[in-house]
Amino acid sequence: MQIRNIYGRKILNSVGNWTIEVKVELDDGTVGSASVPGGLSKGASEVDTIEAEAALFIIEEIKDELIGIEFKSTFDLDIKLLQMDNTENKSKLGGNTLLGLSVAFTKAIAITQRHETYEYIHKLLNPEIPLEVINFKMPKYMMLMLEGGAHGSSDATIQEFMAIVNEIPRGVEIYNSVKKELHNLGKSTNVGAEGAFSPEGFDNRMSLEIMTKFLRDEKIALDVAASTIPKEDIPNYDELLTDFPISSIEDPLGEEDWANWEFFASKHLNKIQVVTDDLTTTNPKLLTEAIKRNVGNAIIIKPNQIGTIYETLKVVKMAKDAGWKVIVSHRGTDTNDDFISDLAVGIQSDYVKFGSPARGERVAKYNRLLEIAALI
Ligand code: 2PG
Ligand code: MG
Repeated sequence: MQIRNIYGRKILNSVGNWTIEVKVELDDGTVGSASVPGGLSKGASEVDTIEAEAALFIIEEIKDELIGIEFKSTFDLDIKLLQMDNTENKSKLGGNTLLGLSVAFTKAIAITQRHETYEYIHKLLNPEIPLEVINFKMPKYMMLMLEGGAHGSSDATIQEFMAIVNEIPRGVEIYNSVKKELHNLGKSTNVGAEGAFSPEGFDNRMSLEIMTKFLRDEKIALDVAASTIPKEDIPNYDELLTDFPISSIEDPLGEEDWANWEFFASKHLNKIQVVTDDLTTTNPKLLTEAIKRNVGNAIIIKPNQIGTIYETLKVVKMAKDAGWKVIVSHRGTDTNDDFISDLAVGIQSDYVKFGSPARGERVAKYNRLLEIAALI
């Protein structure tokens, strides 16, 4: 398949900053479109993001090297892009530029091959398992109820308080119960960056208490995003694990603090899910290190941390081979693109972390999951 043309434009993301939308047109006229998210609490080892205007300029500059060349799959395009960039941090072309091209091409080629995007992703990851024999399953949902840290305005130092549910409607029910309870308490139900409640004066324990009230047998997942808070604000995990039904903790420690990660994991890995995000940034080298040092048993997958679908799927495969759970995640500053819903089903991820069932950019992803659930 050859690319006939590439178009880029500047669009707004969910916090009023500029990002890019990329359209790739194939030589049969099919068009795939992608818009690129960004992070609020970014890992230090994420690839470089180039400012939107400059990224569009780069697309104009490089498109002649991509048009008219035969790319059999997304991997072919991505390998070409990686060769053209040829830097460790994607500093020449920008991780955001590469991801826009990679995802737009992926969507276009899926249409050309008469597949849903998640089916095409399955083919990329598992070429040896034909689509006819695969029984796609929906992931579980880490649905966001309250937010703090860099994402919210409450006193909570933990960034995300999530309920783990098997079905979207159950998560919505818990979310609306928390909202009603806050309203009855005379607290604000305004939402933070990812659609969750963040009432003034609420600390970590109060946030956990209010959501625990509405859980049945469901468990809680936390994202502490510890790299973004002072060391003294890192909670006492022994206390929280004793007092609340927490089964998963993401980034419990800072991204530089490998020795303490090893200690934390040796203590908790057999009881809870220890999730790496800022520590591994969807990066094959960092995941290799994390597996070797046995610091976790689950990884957050965010394509824009690394820049191409080729590398994203490489990390997914490594994680699965090591027996780690896989969690596909949105970003703090996101767009209405629902690609990660297809990614999650295509790779058969264990969980998705797409924020609250509120705010258009989060809802777009849940709505695509509902659509996929009806298709599989
Ligand atoms: C995270 C993400 C998504 P950000 O830390 O996991 O919730 O936030 O995109 O701000 O890094
Ligand atoms: Mg995180």
